[in-house]
Amino acid sequence: MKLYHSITSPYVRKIDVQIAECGITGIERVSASGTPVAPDDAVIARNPLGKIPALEREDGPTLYDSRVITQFLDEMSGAGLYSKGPRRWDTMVVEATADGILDAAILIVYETRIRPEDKRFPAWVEGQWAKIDRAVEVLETRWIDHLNGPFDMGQIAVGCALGYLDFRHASRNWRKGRPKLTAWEAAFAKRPSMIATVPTA
Ligand SMILES: N[C@@H](CCC(=O)N[C@@H](CS)C(=O)NCC(=O)O)C(=O)O
Repeated sequence: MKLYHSITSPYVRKIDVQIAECGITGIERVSASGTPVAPDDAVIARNPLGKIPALEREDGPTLYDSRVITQFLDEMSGAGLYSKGPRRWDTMVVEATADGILDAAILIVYETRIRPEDKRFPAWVEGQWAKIDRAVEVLETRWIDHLNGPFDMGQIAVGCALGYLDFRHASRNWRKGRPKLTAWEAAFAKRPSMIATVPTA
């Protein structure tokens, strides 16, 4: 299988961490990039949305959207990162919360990097940050016990989302007023899978 990949993509990082944690083999990485205004042709040929990660398979259609890929790899490896019973839905909502943080964080990056300066809309950027702020607050107040519980895909997604906030939005300081999440992230970031996948500019 071929994983269309970039070291700076936090969605790709989730897959990289999962691969490392679960000892998954047989996936070749293909370097890819692209933005909505400058898409990557190789990615578009496999994912009409032009987004990575995309996982090309020999025996079926290319998989895309990181959550489809993580569930596929979880089933393939039998790792059980989505739990069984009611905790499964908690895992999935924690993962969706983390991915929502990423969706907003990336839109802010695109707005400030790609959109011409005279067309930028600060209130829209602040609206995206408000989504992130609320989601991080809910991780601190509602989901901290889950994060401190059995290792799962929700935790991987949150670790990658907070890592991306540090990478692209450090000046916003998500840690302020979030001592529990700060402590959780500091411990989680020490996992070898996280250290091996830290994004670099
Ligand atoms: N929902 C998608 C989001 C993936 C995504 O937005 N990837 C970014 C890179 S970090 C991308 O490929 N952007 C290109 C574009 O939006 O055209 C997922 O979970 O895989």
